[in-house]
Amino acid sequence: MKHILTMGLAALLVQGVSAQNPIIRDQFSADPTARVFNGKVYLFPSHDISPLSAYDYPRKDWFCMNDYHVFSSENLTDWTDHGVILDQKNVPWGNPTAYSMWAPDCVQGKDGKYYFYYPNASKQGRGFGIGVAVADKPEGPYKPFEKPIEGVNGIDPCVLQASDGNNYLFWGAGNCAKLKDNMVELADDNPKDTVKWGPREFVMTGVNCLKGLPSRQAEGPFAFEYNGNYYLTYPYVVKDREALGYAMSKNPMGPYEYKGLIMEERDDCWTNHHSIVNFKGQWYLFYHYNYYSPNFDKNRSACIEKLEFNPDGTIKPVTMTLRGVGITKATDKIQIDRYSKISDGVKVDFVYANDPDTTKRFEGWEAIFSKKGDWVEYDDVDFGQNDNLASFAIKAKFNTAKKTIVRVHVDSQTGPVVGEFSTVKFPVGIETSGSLKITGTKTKNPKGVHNVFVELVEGEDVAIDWISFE
Ligand code: FUB
Repeated sequence: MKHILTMGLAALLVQGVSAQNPIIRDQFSADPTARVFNGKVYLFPSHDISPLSAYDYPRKDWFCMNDYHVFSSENLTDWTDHGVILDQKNVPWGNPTAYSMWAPDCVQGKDGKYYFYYPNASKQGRGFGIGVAVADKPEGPYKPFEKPIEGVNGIDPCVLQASDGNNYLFWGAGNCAKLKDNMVELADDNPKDTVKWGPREFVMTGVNCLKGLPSRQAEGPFAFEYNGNYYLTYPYVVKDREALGYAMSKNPMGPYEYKGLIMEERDDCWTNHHSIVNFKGQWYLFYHYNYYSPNFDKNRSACIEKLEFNPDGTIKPVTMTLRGVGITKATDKIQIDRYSKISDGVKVDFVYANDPDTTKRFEGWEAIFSKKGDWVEYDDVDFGQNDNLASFAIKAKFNTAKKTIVRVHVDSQTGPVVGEFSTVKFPVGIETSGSLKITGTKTKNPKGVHNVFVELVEGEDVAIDWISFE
């Protein structure tokens, strides 16, 4: 195979986005595959857009995805968008109006180049193929190969780079075949397997590693190796929607033994799609949920949680949170609506909850404290090592004209007070600041990383967008 296009698709735009879940906050970002290259995490999600925004796409209630961005982060908190790396119009073999740029992956080959794997509908209109684009750097620019990988039909590629020196391509409902070292062709010594697709049976190159395991409507396989075990993790429908299950083996191509669920089905969002990565000694689960699109679950957003193993190598179940992972600087906007814990009276809603323009949801949420005593806990705030924090800022809407006191403690609900906003008379919907209060030694700020507790001490119906220390 050879490259036929040299594309300058890597966008010049480099843009910072925020922390917590969801991690990408200015666009949808589904099917998040995370990889560590050169000490940074690179995120290769697919890019949901609203089907209503694509004038030439007839399926107004379906996945609509026309390009891919890549993001990177050094701390899982600050993400840089490197822009579009591939557009459906630039895939030589793809249908340029299919809007089917589904879940991708990217790995580094033995030649040091980065190979980006992506599903797409073919020009012939006969299902999905899996294409490859290559780059010298993870952020691109990527050059797509002329043809999809021969012998592979389906979606959701994932490449396992095994310690036996081989690269194994997984795709679809748990199919797996060894790749040649050129990363774009299946190896000649792959086994053949018989696969059922509805009533049809056909012979495929490779094996179906989920044959015989719980795997109803399985897709999105993600395989990795840890401590002498191979893990095949995958979304499948247990009851009504996709949960994340997994199986283990001593061999990349199996047989795999089913071990249980990593994440249960959620209340909304029919799909889940994930990846698992070790970054600086900690394992993380990347997955998606439709936080910005509660009424249409095909507009999804990438999220992260920590992932832990049991001593026998099995994986501990993961619960999704709004807080996610990563440390938030005290001087950043601390979005307490992405809480670690809340009391019963606190509700979270979009800042522009009643605006008919749904793109305003990317402005985020606020935490609405309904009554005195309501509180929110937000974990892992870094106050630094200096004593130079002098004031406390809060962006809030006050929906009644009552005297209001908002107090911020560190470490526990009764721990040292580090900020207080207090007012008797105020306009509704202000953005304002109070003074920093330190208990104990008045001259010192808290140092290092602390959990923060925000409490409504006086007042009612206060919607807090964020707090910050300056
Ligand atoms: O994003 C489109 C499809 O939905 C993916 O390819 C599947 O894994 C599911 O997340």
